[in-house]
Amino acid sequence: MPAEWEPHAQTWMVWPERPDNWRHGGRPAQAAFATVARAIANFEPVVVCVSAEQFARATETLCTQPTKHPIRVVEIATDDAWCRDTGPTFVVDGVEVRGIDWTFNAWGGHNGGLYTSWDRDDAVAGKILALEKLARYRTDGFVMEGGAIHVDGEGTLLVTEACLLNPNRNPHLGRYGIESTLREYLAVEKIIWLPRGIVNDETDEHVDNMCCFCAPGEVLLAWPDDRNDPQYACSQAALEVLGTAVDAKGRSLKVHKLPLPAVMYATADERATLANGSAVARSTDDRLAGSYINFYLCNGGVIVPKFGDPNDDVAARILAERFPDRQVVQVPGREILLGGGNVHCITQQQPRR
Ligand code: KQY
Repeated sequence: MPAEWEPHAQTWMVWPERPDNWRHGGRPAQAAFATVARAIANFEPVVVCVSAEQFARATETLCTQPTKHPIRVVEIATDDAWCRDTGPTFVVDGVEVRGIDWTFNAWGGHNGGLYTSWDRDDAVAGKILALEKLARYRTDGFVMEGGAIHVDGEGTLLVTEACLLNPNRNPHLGRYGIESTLREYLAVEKIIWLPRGIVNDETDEHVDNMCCFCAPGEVLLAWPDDRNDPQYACSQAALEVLGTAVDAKGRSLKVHKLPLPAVMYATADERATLANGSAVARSTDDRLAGSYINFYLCNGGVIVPKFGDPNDDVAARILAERFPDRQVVQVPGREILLGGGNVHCITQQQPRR
């Protein structure tokens, strides 16, 4: 699996419409996703998977404003809109691009999953690979999501124990079984296990909201300003692991702290127009798992969520320092966060051959 900073052929996304996860029938989320798609399309082509019902609206919203690269809309049925997790994880062998089609169970299946059913979402990766005429590795019986893994492209993988060892993913496998499956599919040699991710992250604490590589041997780690916040112990525990870890090439890791936004909650108004459905019930007491680590690298760009927080610009400045050859573009992140993720969760890079 190449690192995200390697050249992309295009980015895949899914159009949000699920009314029990996205308020007002998904309209505000569609505007937010369209802003992300357009921001990326100024750096590389984008393909958006859309249901038959939403095809005309998505095309009208996505394809009428000029962008440097095209935004294409393709009809693929989905259950929700998290292409990081339902799209393929693309891998390369120097000649060919192929895709891993992880078994998807909506972040926990019948033991804490976020909606039923998830059959259409589980079929997304296979359909994308068929459209692209790329070979597919289906992991029947092995549950994984793209947001649960981050690689440096040089043999090292970052994951969290909270997610991968959760019995709602692969209870038949222990840490060793999970490691050997990931080694085989991703061709990694070294797996670094962080204990926790972001507090109340409904994916069971995906690593892509907590920590990522920014260069070989260097990581960015979500860091709270407040020592009394429960997140502090999670970030501190990750720092301790990263401080003693060695990557696949034998390098010690340089850790760059990326501040978190202040803790956010959904307002009653934001929850009021959610439809009743099979999606997990949401309340205003739920702490939102906002994090700037959920940024996305595209060809020449860094697309990072902003929340109207003083740390928005601090995070953007740190990212500009870490990626000096790329343009940092801030996009509104709150609406996507209300649905449970952010920019990285809704995008999937397809590497250039
Ligand atoms: O973090 C992700 N990769 C996806 C978030 C999914 C949230 C579902 N409501």
